[in-house]
Amino acid sequence: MNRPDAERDLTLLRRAIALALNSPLPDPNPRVGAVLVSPDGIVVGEGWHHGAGTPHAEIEALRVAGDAARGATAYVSLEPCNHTGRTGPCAVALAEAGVARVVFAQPDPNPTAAGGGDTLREAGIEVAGGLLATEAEAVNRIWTRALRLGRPYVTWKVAATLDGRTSAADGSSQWITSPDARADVHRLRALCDAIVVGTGTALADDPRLTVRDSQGTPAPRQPLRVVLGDRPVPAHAQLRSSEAQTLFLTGHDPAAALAELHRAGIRHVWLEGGATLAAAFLRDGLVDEVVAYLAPALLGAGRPMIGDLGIGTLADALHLDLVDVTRVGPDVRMILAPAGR
Ligand code: AOF
Ligand code: ZN
Repeated sequence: MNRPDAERDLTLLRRAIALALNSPLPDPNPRVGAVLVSPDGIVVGEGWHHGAGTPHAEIEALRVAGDAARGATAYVSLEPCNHTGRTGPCAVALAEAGVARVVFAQPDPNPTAAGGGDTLREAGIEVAGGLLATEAEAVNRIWTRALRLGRPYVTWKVAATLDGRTSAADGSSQWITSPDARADVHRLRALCDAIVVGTGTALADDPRLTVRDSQGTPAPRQPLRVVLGDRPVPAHAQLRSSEAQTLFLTGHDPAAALAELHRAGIRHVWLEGGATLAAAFLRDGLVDEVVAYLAPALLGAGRPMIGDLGIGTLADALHLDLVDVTRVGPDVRMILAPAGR
């Protein structure tokens, strides 16, 4: 019989969490790994999720195990799903394969998919959940935050001079930060699902908002470009190029726009500007992380990096916790999070 052994459980669950790291990032779905172990302690199947629309990790491991899944213990980094989405419920697949015991790490924060643990128990399967949950969550940090918030996780990126200017008095704004900082932006942009700008920025800067390498070659996967606002964006705007998809959302406030993006499977939004749009997100408490590049230069005049936050006195200042400070070429990158989150 499968006699539970606490140490062995942790070792195999750690293996499932390690397998989850093979899953693609970014993706609307979480990264998940699964290991099936026979009653005599032999690994009979392993698998991980290969991205939205493909079989879940448990199904991959069951396929490898075949008949050997009967009586086995399944170790999964996330609670087996309970729903039919792009694929069927893994809780049912595990039960039908004759798995005797399921050990999972993170309980599923996705309300539409949660409940697999209970379904398995009802099928008479022994279930242990929540072991190494913190380790498993770290593999899907942003996805987990987004599902808990019920909206995409929002990173506001800004590049400014030491005095917080994003353009000079004459409007010139290319380039405030160094090529190293810009390469760093492309690396981080590539990890998000959508890049959001306001129509003001779209008109003023005519940005491409694509992910490119140092030679300027676009990456094979491009985040969705999202333009928020009511001002018309001309047909020749670079944002309308075919190199990436673009969604125009008119008449949406930040929360409504995020709700629409969440429904579309967007879990991580990279908010690029401008100052007015960023202020609207901040005022509404919809910024989860700030990535600020500061160039060692002063302008003394020019566009400020953030618009009016409705703050009239120092006591009301919006405080941020400093998460990381890194020198990037001649510039400084600060990662911050609104205090108390
Ligand atoms: C995954 N991979 O290995 C597991 C997931 O749209 P679907 O049908 O692919 O369902 C996605 C949800 O299923 C996901 O949000 C998560 O809650 C659950 N489990 N998802 O993509 C997996 N086990
Ligand atoms: Zn599943």
